[in-house]
Amino acid sequence: MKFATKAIHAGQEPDPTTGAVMTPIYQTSTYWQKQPGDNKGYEYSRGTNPTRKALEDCLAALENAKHGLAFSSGLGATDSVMKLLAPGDEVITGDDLYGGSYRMFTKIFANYGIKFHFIDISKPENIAPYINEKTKLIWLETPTNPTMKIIDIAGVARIAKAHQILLCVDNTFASPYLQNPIDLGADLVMHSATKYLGGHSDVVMGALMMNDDELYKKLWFFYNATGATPGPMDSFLVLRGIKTLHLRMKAHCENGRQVAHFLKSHPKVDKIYWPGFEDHPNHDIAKKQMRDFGGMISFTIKGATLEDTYKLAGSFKVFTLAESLGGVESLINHPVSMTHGSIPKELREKAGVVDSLLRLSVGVEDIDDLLEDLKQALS
Ligand code: P1T
Repeated sequence: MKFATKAIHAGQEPDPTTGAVMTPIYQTSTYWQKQPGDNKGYEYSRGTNPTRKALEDCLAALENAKHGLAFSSGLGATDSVMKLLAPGDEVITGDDLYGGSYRMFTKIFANYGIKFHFIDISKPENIAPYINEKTKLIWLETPTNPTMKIIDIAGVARIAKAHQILLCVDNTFASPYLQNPIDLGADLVMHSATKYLGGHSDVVMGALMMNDDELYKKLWFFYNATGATPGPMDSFLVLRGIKTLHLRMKAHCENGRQVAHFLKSHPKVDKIYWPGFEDHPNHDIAKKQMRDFGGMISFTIKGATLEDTYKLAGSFKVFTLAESLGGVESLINHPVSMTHGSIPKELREKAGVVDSLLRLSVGVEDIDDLLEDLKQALS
């Protein structure tokens, strides 16, 4: 099946009891058992729920994976991956990643004896010096949040395989419409489904997709044993959101392209981060592993102080100043004070996350209104 068909149908059949075409919201915490253990495959909704199962099968299909698991947030999904590790294990990850992931790694799992190396993995040759017998996981985002570095997934997967290291790719910024990490050799794909998958900024959710049966069993065990699983209403919302993922992504990419080119030629804009530009340092990899370049764009303002940047961020009329991304509405975010506030200044500035950096999640409104808004805010 092609992507658009999977987005609309995968995991979903007319409901066997009523024929309902849309997957019902099975708003139940528990299930009848004729005798203990004699049930229809559902016992308790922390572990299994039919609405969630339909979503998980759809998510797996979108990532060309055998298994999918939905979590109550992106960080809930990340937390379960980290629980695959044991004290003494080491993780290699990027120097530019979502602030909440960094916070979890350094403030929680580092206390359990896990060592994290934050390096520039956009150059895969940087990885080898950090590999030793304790290295168990490579965790990467691509495009990275917020400076849109592109990591060569196939290149990193080759290194990971050669050393039997698990590779997990946070595919939130690309969405499965633009990129499928498992096809490129990753073992696990993670999503903040809060973003493009949900698509309407009305639900918080995470997901993991994988092929390996053992890995699936372990992660299902964690999710049932620790309980970061989403309820049926949220599962329904994401399942519904996914039905238009391909349509929304096309519009995000087209609007993103126009906004990126507008900003590039604007005299007040200094650096601009969008993988679609030929002079983006990883453009060739982006062209190879992504189907288009997405609607996420970051940029800095020439000579702007923190105060100037705050003022600018607050002067938009269509773009809403808010955390998150990937919804139909356009958002503007100031990473230093919002999404990446937990990353130490020295580390974030090295990765380009400076005071004057702003991040746009370009929505699917009329492009004329988006460009007009940028023009007036930057005037
Ligand atoms: O918010 P949650 O669903 O828990 O997902 C966390 C997460 C994981 N990975 C990436 C790449 C993310 O961007 C996020 C969440 N990010 C934001 C809220 C943000 O505005 O960047």
